[in-house]
Amino acid sequence: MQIGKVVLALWMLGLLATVPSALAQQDHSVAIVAFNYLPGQAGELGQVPQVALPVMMAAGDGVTGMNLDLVGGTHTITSDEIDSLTGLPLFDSSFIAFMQSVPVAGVAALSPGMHSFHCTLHPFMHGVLMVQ
Ligand SMILES: [Cu+2]
Repeated sequence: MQIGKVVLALWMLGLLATVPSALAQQDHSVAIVAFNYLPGQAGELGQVPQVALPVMMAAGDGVTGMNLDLVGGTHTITSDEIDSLTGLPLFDSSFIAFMQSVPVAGVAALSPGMHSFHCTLHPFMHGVLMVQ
């Protein structure tokens, strides 16, 4: 299948995270390693790009945080934006302990655009969800 080959080729180049996906309802993963958020795709542990890139996703997609941080301990994926009605972050993983995978609640409801996030335990940690 031609599209499969193209996707595979992009993946091998480590560029997949920079290409907007045409597929809806995907689950994206964000590995956390050494206080960094590393976007990838679910089931592709160990193949995530080794640079922090925006998580490119479609509206309705999910995000799962995977804590692989032997050094940093527990982390969160927490929206910088606060819901004006609830006073809570737009999305939040809550605590992700070392070697845990946690779906980030609220992500599927995000509107298109850039949505930045941080770790509540380490405010210097930053990442971005780019919703198409
Ligand atoms: Cu953290």
